[in-house]
Amino acid sequence: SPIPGFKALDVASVLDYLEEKPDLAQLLGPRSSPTSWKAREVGDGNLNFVYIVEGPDGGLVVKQALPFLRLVGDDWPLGQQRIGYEAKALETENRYCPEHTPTLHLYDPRMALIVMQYLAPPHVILRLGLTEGHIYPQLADQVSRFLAQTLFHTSLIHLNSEQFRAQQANFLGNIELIRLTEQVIFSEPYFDASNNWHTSPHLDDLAKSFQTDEKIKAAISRLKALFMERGQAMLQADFHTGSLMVTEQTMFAIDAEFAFYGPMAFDVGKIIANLLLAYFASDGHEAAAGQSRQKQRTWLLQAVVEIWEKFESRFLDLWNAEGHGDLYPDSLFGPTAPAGSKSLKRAQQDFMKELFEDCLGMAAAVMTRRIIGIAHIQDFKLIESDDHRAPCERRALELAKSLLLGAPGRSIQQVVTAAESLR
Ligand code: ADP
Ligand code: SR1
Ligand code: MG
Ligand code: MG
Ligand code: MG
Repeated sequence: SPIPGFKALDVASVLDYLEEKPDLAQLLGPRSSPTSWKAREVGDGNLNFVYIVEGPDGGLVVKQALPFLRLVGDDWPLGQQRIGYEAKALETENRYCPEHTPTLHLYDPRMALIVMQYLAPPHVILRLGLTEGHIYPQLADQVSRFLAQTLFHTSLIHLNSEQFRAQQANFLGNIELIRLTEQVIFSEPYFDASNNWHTSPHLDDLAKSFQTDEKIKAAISRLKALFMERGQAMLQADFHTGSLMVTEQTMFAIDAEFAFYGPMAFDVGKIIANLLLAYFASDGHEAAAGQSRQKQRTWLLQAVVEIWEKFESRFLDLWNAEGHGDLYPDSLFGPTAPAGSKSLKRAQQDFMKELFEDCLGMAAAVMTRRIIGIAHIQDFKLIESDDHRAPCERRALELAKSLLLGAPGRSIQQVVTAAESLR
């Protein structure tokens, strides 16, 4: 049931709501006539309602959580506290990576809403830009910076045990969204769940193989355990191409409502998966657009490689400069400890090897859920013809299957080579 005193906003009442907040009203400028402020609802995600409000001096975004999942409606109730976790995550992300995080102006728990910086055009949701064939030359650099900054600084490599537990405790209650991910990413695609759907009959055989192969069930169970048991760092936790707003020069991560302390591999793997999905979808768009998308495909695979490589080197740089937390403590790994720098290097190599393998597993799980689970993506949905879409989806699923089964997993270059060889 809704929070007491809660009111669902609409394009009229959102204006009155903001008028009562002088600091925010000032950012919009004077409301001197009934039409000087304008609002529109632009939510295109699966969960919430998002209003862009513009006045003579500027714009604001109001995001409100209603007590249900937007994609399904009243039949899928969902706690409104999720917006509070988004507010907490935005604060943390703004602390460690302000250049890629929208400013949070207000969190109103009673109204289950946040007010944040408006990312005006030419900012566009990355997924949309990709379906239109665009290239974003800075993206890999920006994404790897956001991931390294947020994941490193919220981990025990940087924080001491007390600081870490206090931070982690802030997100322990985000149970409904954590469970939603457990359900729709790590369980449903692997059995005959009523929420699942896929392009049929084209993918019937392959979809079935995900539900009957014992090695796949073992692999997804290991990844689910990692997701559920490893509170390693604060994750954005829904880090896909629909959660990034970009221009050619800028990148902002929005939509952090799923945030919790989980395995770093989930954030890194999710964005890699989504760029690979865009890669496989591009053939379908090319057929409809009648124009080659080869340049974009080449860039997408380069971006996948660059995200991993730059994430790894940035994270290790941070570790060497600021790694004074309670994991890998200076007493064991500091420069004056016995064999200190040699031991640290070895520990870092082991850490990155494990993280890389887990990222590929998470990437596989994320690719799979978008093709045979409940929540499909525009990348494929916009390919109207089943006959054009199905081969793209099949290639992505084949790659996901091979990654879930542990191959080809030795280097990021091998992964993109495998993706290319499926075309
Ligand atoms: P949901 O949780 O429902 O997925 P999102 O936070 O992803 O909601 O927001 C839905 C849409 O609203 C985004 O895809 C984007 O188009 C728009 N949006 C969200 N935040 C902003 C912002 N700060 N500036 C501009 N547009 C935004
Ligand atoms: C019902 S699943 C909805 C999905 O949308 C969100 O953006 C998350 O990815 C979630 O899994
Ligand atoms: Mg979203
Ligand atoms: Mg900022
Ligand atoms: Mg969301």
